[in-house]
Amino acid sequence: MSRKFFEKPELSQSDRVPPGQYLAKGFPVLSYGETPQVSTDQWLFKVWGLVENKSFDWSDLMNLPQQEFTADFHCVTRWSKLDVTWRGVKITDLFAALKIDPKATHVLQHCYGGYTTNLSLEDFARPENFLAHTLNGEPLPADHGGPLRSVVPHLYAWKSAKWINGIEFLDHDEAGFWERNGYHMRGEPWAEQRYGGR
Ligand SMILES: Nc1nc2c(c(=O)[nH]1)N[C@H]1C(S)=C(S)[C@@H](COP(=O)(O)O)O[C@H]1N2
Ligand SMILES: [Mo]
Repeated sequence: MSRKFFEKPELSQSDRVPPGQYLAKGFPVLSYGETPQVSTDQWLFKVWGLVENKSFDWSDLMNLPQQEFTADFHCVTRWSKLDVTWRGVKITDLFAALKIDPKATHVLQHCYGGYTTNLSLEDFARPENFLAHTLNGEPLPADHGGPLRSVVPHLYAWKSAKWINGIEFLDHDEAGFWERNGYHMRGEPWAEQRYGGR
């Protein structure tokens, strides 16, 4: 990739940039396939599997506690972006509105367009994870995952599902789209868990 899109991290930021990553200028878009166009009034979000099945429409989502988040973003293709500002719902606040079966150990996030990505419940239920509908004070643009995406800052960004429309609760780990295609099952950037392995 061209030099002008990347820069070496400032010293003060370098301890926040995982090994093998460079800071991106701007906020690149990385999507596999077409960008789904979903309006908030058509939008529907479901939970199923080892959970009491439930659907949320946009107003149900807005009725959950809302807050601001600042998070770093690390793509496995080696660009990182620090301090992205979002607004949305904490995963743990969503979970408080669900009845999750204690046998559940993993989730598979599902998206409009068919993308999926898996996580252990432990990785997904961390307090810094959230569902975002707002980026830099504006409605989340479709190419960045609007109307709603997940953000899981401690793992590579392929675990942050754009256009998310469901969470399947499972009693085992099940590979999502990139994981079936050779990406690591967990994807922890500080350990450079890029490809292969769990
Ligand atoms: N539904 C869906 N979510 C996705 C992707 C995708 O192709 N489809 N790409 C992933 C990858 S590899 C990255 S790096 C981030 C990119 O998010 P951005 O386009 O907002 O930068 O979204 C992740 N979530
Ligand atoms: Mo990525």
